[in-house]
Amino acid sequence: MSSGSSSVIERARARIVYDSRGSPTIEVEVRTASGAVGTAAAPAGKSRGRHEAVPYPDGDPYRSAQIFNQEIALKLVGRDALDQRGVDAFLREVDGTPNFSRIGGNLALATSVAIAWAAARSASLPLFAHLSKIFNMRTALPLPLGNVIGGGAHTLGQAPDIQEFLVFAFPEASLRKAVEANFLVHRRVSSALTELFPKAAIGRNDEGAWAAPLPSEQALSLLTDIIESVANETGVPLAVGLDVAASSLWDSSRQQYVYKREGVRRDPGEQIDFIIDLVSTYPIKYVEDPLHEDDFAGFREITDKLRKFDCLVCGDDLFVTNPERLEHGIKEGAASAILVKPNQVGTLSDTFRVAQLAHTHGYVRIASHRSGETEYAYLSHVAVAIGARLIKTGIMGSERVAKLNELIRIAEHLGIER
Ligand code: 2PG
Ligand code: MG
Repeated sequence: MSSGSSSVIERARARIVYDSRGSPTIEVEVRTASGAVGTAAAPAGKSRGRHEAVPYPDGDPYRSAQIFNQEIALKLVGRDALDQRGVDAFLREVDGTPNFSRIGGNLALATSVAIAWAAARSASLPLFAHLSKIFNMRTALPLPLGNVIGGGAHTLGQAPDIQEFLVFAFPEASLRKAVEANFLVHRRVSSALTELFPKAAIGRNDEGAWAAPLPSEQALSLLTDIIESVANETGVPLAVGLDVAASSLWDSSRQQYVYKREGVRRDPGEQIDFIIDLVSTYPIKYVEDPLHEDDFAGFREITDKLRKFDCLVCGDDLFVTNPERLEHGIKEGAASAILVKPNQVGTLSDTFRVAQLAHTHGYVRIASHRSGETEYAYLSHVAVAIGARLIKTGIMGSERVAKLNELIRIAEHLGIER
């Protein structure tokens, strides 16, 4: 595995930096004998799945930093950064729990990525090429899945109950045209909202999507008109996506989905009918978490029913990037796509294990940011290395655009940008 001693770790440390919400997050820095440095910070979710890795022990990033500097750093010294699987297994062993509740999944991820970066730099490879080599997956250049109207847990006030109204280009588009078309849709939505609400202040939410007092269906019809006109003007075929984030709507005691802002309740059967009705009315080709995180049977039903619309059904809180949960989903026939969020599971090795499993069973991979992000763009490299079809990165704000800019550089490196 080793290519001599230049990739051996000489020094490692953790510190606290801040994410796009101004919340403290963990950053890990690793240096190898060749002088190559890898650094990575972890993002933070707000609408988190119940089965995700625990981000920090007792919710405290400072505690994770302390654990790293006191217990982990010295034990990493002397290990080969090229041995990603070995290092990731070591992190699991030091943690000793099934969900990183002792050291924190975010610490595990920042360490795992910092080591991969250091190894890639020691080998003079871009990160995606290093990852695709060690985890043996075929690369692909994903197109952006951008959140243009936001509601749910990411948005304050009278915004829609559905968390994300997204836009994305069909695969025949080039990356640059797809990125520019998404930006144009975002701009046009702002003009439409200013016209609709001339007296209201229209703001942007955590991911740069527009926040406005719109019921879900009105948001969808507005977006449909805009993507049609942008597609005509630019020649980029576009579709709408939804992240219902249904676990945030689910009231388990009443067994109902509660659309608080719209004043509606739906039982599971009505929820399925509602989503099918939306998909048959609007050009929706992607639906994420239409049902709550433990309803595998419901996911199977909705996946079967949406097949004829050629609409992807994606599991985020359902799978939480966890190989065991995906295996269960495969057996049940639940969903046709998986959202891959590395900090939901904790290490790159686990992230690639789940991506490989998804690939083997024909599930589309969609790489995803978190609503609290950092300026790091390693997600773009992970997306390419897992052969993702789409990358969900929000839409505006430099922490979101950084991922798209990195993809443009990767495309140039791959020589596939048109
Ligand atoms: C989601 C994500 C990202 P969060 O639900 O898909 O948009 O949100 O990071 O808050 O879990
Ligand atoms: Mg989601």
